[in-house]
Amino acid sequence: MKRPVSRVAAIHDLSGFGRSSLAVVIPILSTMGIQVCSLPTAVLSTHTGGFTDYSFVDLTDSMEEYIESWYKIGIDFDCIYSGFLGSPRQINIISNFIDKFSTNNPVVVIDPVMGDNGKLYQTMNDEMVREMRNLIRKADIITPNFTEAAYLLDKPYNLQIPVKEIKEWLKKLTELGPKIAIITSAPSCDSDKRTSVIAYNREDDRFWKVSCVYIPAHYPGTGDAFTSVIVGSILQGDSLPIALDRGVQFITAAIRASYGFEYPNREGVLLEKVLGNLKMPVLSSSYELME
Ligand code: PXL
Repeated sequence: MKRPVSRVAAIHDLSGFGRSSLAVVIPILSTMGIQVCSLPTAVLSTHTGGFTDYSFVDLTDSMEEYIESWYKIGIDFDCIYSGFLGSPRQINIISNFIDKFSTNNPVVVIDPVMGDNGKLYQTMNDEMVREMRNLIRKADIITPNFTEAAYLLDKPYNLQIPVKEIKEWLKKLTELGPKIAIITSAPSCDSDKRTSVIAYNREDDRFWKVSCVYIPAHYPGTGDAFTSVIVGSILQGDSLPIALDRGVQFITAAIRASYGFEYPNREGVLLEKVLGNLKMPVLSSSYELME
């Protein structure tokens, strides 16, 4: 019998303060009518983007027992969605999890959370990058930001990159395994006032682009929010370009709702003010099919 609502296994950390990871994934997907089952990778007092004095509990040692208990109950998922990981060893655990829970053919979405603005996050290192290259082999969809795409492909981080080269990166990323690669925060070499999300679907050989006005403020957790909207949208039955549009529109609305207030950016976007947007139908879209 079909489930009344779709179900996602969400493999991310729980950061107590700062609006990232599970604190973003759960409200977004719940608002979109999707059940979130959390498989926490680590518990932190705050996320690591802009905070330095945080506590960090790595949950690697408890994950296998946790997964085994889900397996014994016999639950299955419509989607397996991973993000920030607490240790390189977790990659093998998640890879086994994907194999073990494959009977229902879940969509596997991997957000290779590793860094931003050309640098790795404080808890990441080269081993994590190597392991992440392995994990994405198992994905249907990956959503690296521009920095993470550069690390995955071992390319220099160059904001002047021509769009033709970004398209080559996307093709190379799908050659590593995933059917769909989506690069977020892709620079626009013809305008520093715009930023884009560019995606490639290997199965139909099409590239899609959604661009938006660049607002000069960086809020941690927006990558988690973007991929969560993509997951929700795909599970609701949207096409790839509509999912991209919904993701970009949501993040733009969240940044606009936040930017006019004076508070530290490291606290993240004011998600609470815009969650209701996710209930609204898509009235306009701006995606482009790229040549
Ligand atoms: O938003 C990505 C993210 C998730 N989890 C933790 C982080 C970050 C980015 O800084 O530090 C713990």
